[in-house]
Amino acid sequence: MISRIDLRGDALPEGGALRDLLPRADFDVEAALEKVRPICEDVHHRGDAALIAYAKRFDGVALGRVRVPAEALADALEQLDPAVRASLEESIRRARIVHRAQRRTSHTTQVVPGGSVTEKWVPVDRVGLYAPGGRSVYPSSVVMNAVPAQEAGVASIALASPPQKDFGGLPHPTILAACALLGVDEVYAAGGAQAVAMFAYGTESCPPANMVTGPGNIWVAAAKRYFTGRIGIDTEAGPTEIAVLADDTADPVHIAADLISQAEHDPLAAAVLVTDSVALADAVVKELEPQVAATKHIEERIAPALAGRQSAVVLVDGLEEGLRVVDAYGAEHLEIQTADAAAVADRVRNAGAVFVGPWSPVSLGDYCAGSNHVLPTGGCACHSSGLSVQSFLRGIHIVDYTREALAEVAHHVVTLADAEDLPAHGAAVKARFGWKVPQSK
Ligand code: HSO
Ligand code: ZN
Repeated sequence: MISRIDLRGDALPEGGALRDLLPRADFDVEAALEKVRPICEDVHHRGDAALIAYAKRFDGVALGRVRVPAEALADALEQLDPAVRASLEESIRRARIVHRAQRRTSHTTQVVPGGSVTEKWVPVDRVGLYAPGGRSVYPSSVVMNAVPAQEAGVASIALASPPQKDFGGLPHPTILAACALLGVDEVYAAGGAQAVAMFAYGTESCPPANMVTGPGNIWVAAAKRYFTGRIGIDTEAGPTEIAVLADDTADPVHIAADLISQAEHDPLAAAVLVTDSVALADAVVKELEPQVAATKHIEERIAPALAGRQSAVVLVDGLEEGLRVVDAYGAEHLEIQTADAAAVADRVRNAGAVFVGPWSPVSLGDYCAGSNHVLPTGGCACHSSGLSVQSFLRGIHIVDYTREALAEVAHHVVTLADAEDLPAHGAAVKARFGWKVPQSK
């Protein structure tokens, strides 16, 4: 069911060629962009009326108003299963511990006597969070988006989630309850690209936001791409992926369970095992069968995800090669299931998050490790990080020089300005010293 890629024997190809041996599923955001553009522009021009029309067309809901009333949030929290509430509270508590520790303090560097640069960290003013509906109703993702924004000090946080036919046109009650637990009280019943456009442009009922974050389907990813450069976004979320680097000390039962756990998200999800042990590879493949058969979302997600070209068992000559393979792949989630796992994990350069040893499964990180589960997919871990407090902050440089400190460096500014054929740049300095370049000491 899962394909096997044998990289033993020959030397591994370098970088890009190595990555090409482990293809991702087809997730054509560019094609989706064509469909998304008119939707976004419609929201721009018609505002709430467009959102109401799309709720009818895409969600089958006759929406009275887009903003979710406060009572609906309170009701959802009241009706939330107490066990789910306790688990969400623990998830929030742990996420807060980790994200609070990510807060940045402003810092002044004295470059020269009389000349300083302060880096001042300022939160984004207003953020729109997106929580998917439909197949993926993930209150945990509300936690993972809201907590870093809150800990960063974002003053205005709103959330959008698709209206649900089965719940009177409101977003899913568990999403609403999670919002209530987190103190996010500005919630909109809007989904897909139109929700991103609502935040980007603003409508009658929703003021525009500076930034939109949160997972979503291909339409949400395409809308984020459409607005890139105009508002801030987190990375475009593609299908979930797990890679496991394992040796013969690993437990095949755990590895099979972990591969299946992420295959459960999406038929396009990727599950990749990289190992130098043929015995382990065989044992994992054997173990997958009964475990898949025993789980819930077999036909629609797990079986196609494991059978897809994006999933594989990859055989390598040793852990050194294994590390090269997982680094080239740049997985969203990477488990290290080897002897001395911490030392191996320490050598990983490209991964959204790394899970060390037998007691740190990805699903722990999905819910209750304290780490964030909004992570770069599709190889973006090679250049980007997951969502964090930093994602919601801007570091503003504040430059403060005295006359003497400027005089001391003025001739360098003038020389560089002349070298770039920008004499007016130099003149802006000379103007302060009687149009002359001050003599440096
Ligand atoms: N593994 C997903 C997040 C998630 N898992 C939500 C369960 N619920 C992407 O990191
Ligand atoms: Zn997950």
